[in-house]
Amino acid sequence: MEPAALREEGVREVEEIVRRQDAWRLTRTINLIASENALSRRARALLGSDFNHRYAEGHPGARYYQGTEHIDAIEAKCREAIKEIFECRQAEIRTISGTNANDVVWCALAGHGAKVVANALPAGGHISHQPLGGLGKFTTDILHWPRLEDGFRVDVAKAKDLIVRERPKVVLFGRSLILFREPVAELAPVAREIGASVIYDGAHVLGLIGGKAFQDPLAEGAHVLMGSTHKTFPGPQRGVLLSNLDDEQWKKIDRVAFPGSLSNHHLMTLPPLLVTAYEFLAFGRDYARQVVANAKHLGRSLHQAGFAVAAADLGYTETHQVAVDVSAFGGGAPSSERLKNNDIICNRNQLPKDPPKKVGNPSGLRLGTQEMTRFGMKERDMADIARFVRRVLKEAKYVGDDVVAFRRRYQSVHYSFDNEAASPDEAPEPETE
Ligand code: DSN
Repeated sequence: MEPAALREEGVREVEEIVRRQDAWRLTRTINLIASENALSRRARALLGSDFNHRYAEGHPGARYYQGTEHIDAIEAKCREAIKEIFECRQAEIRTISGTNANDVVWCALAGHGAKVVANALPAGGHISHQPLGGLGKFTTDILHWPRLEDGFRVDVAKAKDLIVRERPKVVLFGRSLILFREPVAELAPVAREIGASVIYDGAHVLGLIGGKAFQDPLAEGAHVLMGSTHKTFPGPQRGVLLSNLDDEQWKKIDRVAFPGSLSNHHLMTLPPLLVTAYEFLAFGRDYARQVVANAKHLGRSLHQAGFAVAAADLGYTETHQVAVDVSAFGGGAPSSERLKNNDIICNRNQLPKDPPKKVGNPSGLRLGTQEMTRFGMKERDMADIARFVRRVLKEAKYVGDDVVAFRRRYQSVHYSFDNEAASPDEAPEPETE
């Protein structure tokens, strides 16, 4: 075979792998990974646009390149739509991921050697809040919030003492395993009193915050709320920073974002973000309410099926997540693998009782309901999912075919305008300019 033909075969292989991924993860699986979601068809259709090829550094109307008129229009509208959803004064929408947004905050508001209070890994803290993650590039002086006995919630009385005693520069809320609200309203006044910045990493719960189904960190006293746009907020993979700081105070964040941390900002994902923001303005509250209702029902159904669901005495969850202790089934690693072999996708996760270094095979599974909610599932479907999990983990049955048949009923993205337009195959010829 000629070398060029060999390479073309490689291209066909790439296309086939992507086709298999779409067919499997998008249409056949029960996806319970708590940090993922699915774009609507209309948002996804815009991902392959010419914006993928272009640069647009700076702000709309103040770029360093010519030819940016169309992205300027999209970016300006997107910023306004995001501000409308979160009812805030400032929005930095150029960051390309949640961790990128976090880095901007570490640099702008913490700085080198700052003392920070954050959540520990076994309490659900994100890797970027740890000495070995992004924050560790700036400081290793990271204290952990004291916890209540359940391990998931901050002990407010002890936390107040900690802030007064240690006088941190930054207090940081938010986690990757987040079942309950963070005590922002209780602790922000204490932190502000000593001049600390109050930061909330809402990567996971951004869609619940925007949908008014969870706490509102900015209204409760946080200076900055960061988030990923692709977890409970069901958009493309990007990051945002939101705030009510005045324009003068916000300048620091703006300058660290660009040129401090970004050059271009992956323009092809902005039109899908704007479409998702419009979907969210229309349907976000119903969606967020259903996500939380589904998570509570999934927790209850798993508990009734005999699983050691975390925080059962606290109502399991106030978010999209449910945590299950699967030590009895060999731990999180083999349990998540067995579920995956049955087309139920989730991830292993540390639980508060785990030692910090137990990451390979921690005790828990973390399950999220946001993506399946977006595909139209309701409480009764959560009971079916709990039954599938029981048959796999407790009865060692193969249920993959049943899972695929079940999932076949949920193929379109709800809480979107997908039904309002022709499918791409039927779309009219593009207009010429
Ligand atoms: N690692 C992601 C999560 O699953 O929580 C967040 O970055």
